[in-house]
Amino acid sequence: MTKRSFILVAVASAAALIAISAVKTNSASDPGSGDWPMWGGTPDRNMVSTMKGMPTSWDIKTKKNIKWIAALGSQSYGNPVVAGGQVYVGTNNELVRDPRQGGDRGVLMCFRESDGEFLWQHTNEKLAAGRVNDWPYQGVCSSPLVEGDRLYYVTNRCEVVCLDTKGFTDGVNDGPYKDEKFTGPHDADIVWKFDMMEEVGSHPHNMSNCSPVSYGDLIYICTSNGQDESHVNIPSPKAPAIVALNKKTGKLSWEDNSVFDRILHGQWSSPSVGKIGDVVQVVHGQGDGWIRGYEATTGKKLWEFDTNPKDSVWPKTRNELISTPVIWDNKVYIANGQDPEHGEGVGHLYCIDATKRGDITKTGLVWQYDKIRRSISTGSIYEGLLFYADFSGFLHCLDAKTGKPYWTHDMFAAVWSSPMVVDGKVYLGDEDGDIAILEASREKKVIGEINMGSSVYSTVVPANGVLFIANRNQLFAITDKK
Ligand SMILES: [Ca+2]
Ligand SMILES: [Ca+2]
Repeated sequence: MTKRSFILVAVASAAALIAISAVKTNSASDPGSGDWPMWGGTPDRNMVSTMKGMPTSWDIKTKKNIKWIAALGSQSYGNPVVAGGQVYVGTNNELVRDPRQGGDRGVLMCFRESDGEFLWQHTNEKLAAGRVNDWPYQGVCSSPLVEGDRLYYVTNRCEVVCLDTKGFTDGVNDGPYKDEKFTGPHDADIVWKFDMMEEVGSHPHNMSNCSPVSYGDLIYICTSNGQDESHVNIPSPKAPAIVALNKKTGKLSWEDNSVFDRILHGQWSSPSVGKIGDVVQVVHGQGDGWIRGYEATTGKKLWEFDTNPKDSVWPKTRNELISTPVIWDNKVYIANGQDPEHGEGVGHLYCIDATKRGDITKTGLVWQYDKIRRSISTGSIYEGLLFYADFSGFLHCLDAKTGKPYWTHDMFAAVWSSPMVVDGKVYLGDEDGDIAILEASREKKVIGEINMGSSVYSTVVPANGVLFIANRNQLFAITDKK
C-alpha cells in the first residue's frame, strides 16, 4: 500500500427531513431518489439503502452481472457518487485522457450512468510543495456532493470547487469563474472556486480530502489543516478546522478553530448534518481527537467530546478521527483511529448524546466500545444494529442503542472502506480486494465473498438498482437485471 492512501477512505454522505423520517420509521436514512448524491448518501452519512433486489453474486472474470467497467487512474480513493444519470469518482492521472493535461494530477472523472461512457474530467496539478501538502499519485480523495446541476468537491490543491454537472456540453461557460484553461467537450466547467490555503490559511497535511455536505444555502468543509513534515510543527495554528461556504457564491459564511495548536497529525474527517433535538447540527471530527457539534446556520459551537481516554498518549494509544460521524436518533456514532501507516492499535467506538451542551465527554456518553481496533471507517445503522469496521479487518455488529456486541467477522485483510447496508445485507470491501456480503442481522450469516481483482479502498455504493464498486484502477457497475 502506498503511503497515505487511506486519505481517500476518510473521505472515506437528503435533507434533514429525510433523516427525521428515517428515525420515525426506525429504518434507513436513504436518499429516496434512487441516486447516491454524496458520501453516505444523505447528510447524516448513515451508510444504508433500502433499495431492493441488489446483486449478491457477480464475477469480474466471466463478467457475470457486470453491466460495465470504466478505466480509472492507477490509484482511486474517491468513493463513487451517482446523481442525475452520471457517476463521479476521484482518481489520479495515470490514465492520461488528454495529453495536454499530463503528469501527476488529481482527477475527478464523470461517466454516463447507463453505459459507463467517459463524459468529462476535472484535472488538478499537484501543489508545488509536494508531499507535505499533496502526496504524489494519490489523486482526488474527496467524494463530490451533487445537487441538481451543481457539484461540489475538494481538490488535491485544498480548493473547494463548484462545477457545472453538464461541463461544457451545454455550450455555456457557467458561473463567475471563466478562467478554465481547457474548455473542450470533455473538460470541467468551474462555477466558483474557494482556495482554503489562500482564503483561510490552511496547511493541508499530505492531502485535502473532505467530502462536502450541505444544509440550506451552506456547504460544510473540513480544511485538512495539519502538521508539517516534521510532525511536530503546526504552521497554521490559526486556520479553521471547518468552514461553511455559501454554495451559490462560494463565499465564506462561518469558520471555527477550536483545535489551534493541538492537531495531533492531520484533519481528514468529513462533517455530517442532521436534526438533533430541535437544532440542525453540523458534526465534525477534528484534529485533536475531539468531535464537535455546531448550529448549522450560525456555526455556534454547541458541544464537544473527547474520543480519547485522558491518560492516552499520541501516537501509541491516543488516536485521531478519520471516520465520518453518523447521526441517528439524536445520537452521534464514531470510532477513532490513525493513518494506516501507523499500523494497527487500540481503538474506541462511541455513541454520543448530541442533545447535550458544553464539554459532554462525560455527560453525553451513551456507551463506549473498546473491543474495536483503530478504525478509519464510517458506520451503518440498520434496524437498531450498528455495523462498524476496523483497520485490523474486523466487522463489528452491535446494538446501536446499548452498545451490546452481537458478533464480529474477520476479513483477514485491512479494511479502509465502510460497511454499506443494502436491502438488509452488509457489503464490505478490503485491501485484498474481497467484498464480503453478510446478513444485516443479530445472528451472523455470511452470504458470500467476491474478489474485485485489486484492493478495494472505497465503499460499495448502491444507486438505481446497481452496485458501484471502485478498486484501485477500475469502476464496476454491477447488476443482475437486464
Ligand atoms: Ca456549462
Ligand atoms: Ca465556468
